[in-house]
Amino acid sequence: MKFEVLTLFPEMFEPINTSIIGRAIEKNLIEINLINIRDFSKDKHKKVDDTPYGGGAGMLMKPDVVWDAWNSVKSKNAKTIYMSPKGKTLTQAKVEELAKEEHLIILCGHYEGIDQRVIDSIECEEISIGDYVLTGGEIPAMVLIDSVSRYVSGVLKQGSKTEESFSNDLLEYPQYTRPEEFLGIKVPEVLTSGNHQNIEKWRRQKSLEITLKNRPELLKKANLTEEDKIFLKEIEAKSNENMNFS
Ligand code: 4G1
Repeated sequence: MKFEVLTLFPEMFEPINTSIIGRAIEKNLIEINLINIRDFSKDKHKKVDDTPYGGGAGMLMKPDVVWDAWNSVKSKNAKTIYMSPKGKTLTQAKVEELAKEEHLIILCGHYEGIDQRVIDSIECEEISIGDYVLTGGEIPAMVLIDSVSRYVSGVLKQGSKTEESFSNDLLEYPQYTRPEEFLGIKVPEVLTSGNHQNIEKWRRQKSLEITLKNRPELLKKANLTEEDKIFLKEIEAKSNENMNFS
C-alpha cells in the first residue's frame, strides 16, 4: 500500500517510522511518500498562504500551489482523501474500505484550510477524525495511515487479537499481566482459575459494563444475547438503587 502525503510540514510525520508502522515500512509492506507543498510555490519567498476574500481571521493555502502539488502525484488508480473537519467521520468500516486501495493520496490542510476551488477540482473524499479544532490535517493523516496500515496483510501478526477488535461493537474488557499482585491489587481470580468458560463470561460482562458506562450508544448496534440484556438490566437496576434522593 502506497500513501502519498501532501503537506506543508513533512517533518511532522517522523514519528510514524516507529513501532509496528516503522517495521511495515522496513518490510516494504507500506510506503509513505511525503510531498512538501511548499516546493510547488513559484513565489520567490516560497509563499503558500494568502488572506481570505470577504475578510476574516487567518490565512488560506493558495490554490495554485496545492493544485500543482496534487497534480505532481495524481494517478488514475489513486484515491485522494482530504483530511478536513467538514468530512464524514472516520470509522472502522471506512478504515477497512480504504485498506482495499493500493494507492492513497492524502491532502493535509493547514492554517484555515484550502481554497474551495481546489477541493472542488481534485476528485477527493473529505474525511474527519472527529469534532475538535486542530492546527492542521497532519495528525489526522497519521491517524488514517496508522489505522489503515493495520489491515495491510503482514503488518500485524497472523490472527493477532487486535485484528478483531471493534468487531463486536463493544469496548474492551480490562486486561492484566504479571505480577499477580501489583500496588496491593490482585489480578481478578477468575483470570488465573484456568476456567475458560468463566473467563469468557467475566470478560463479556466487563465489556458490557464499561460500554454501558462510557459509550451507551454503542449498545444499540451491538449483537446482544438475552443473557447480555439481563446482565445490563441488573447493572442499571443496581445503579438506580443509589439514586434514591428522598
Ligand atoms: C471548524 C479536526 C474548524 C480538524 C470546526 C479533525 C474544526 C482534519 C481535521 C475546525 C481537522 C472544527 C480533522 C478546525 C483540521 C484546516 C487546517 C482545517 C486545520 C483545520 C470542528 C482547522 N480531521 N482542521 N480547523 O480544526 O484539518 O481531519
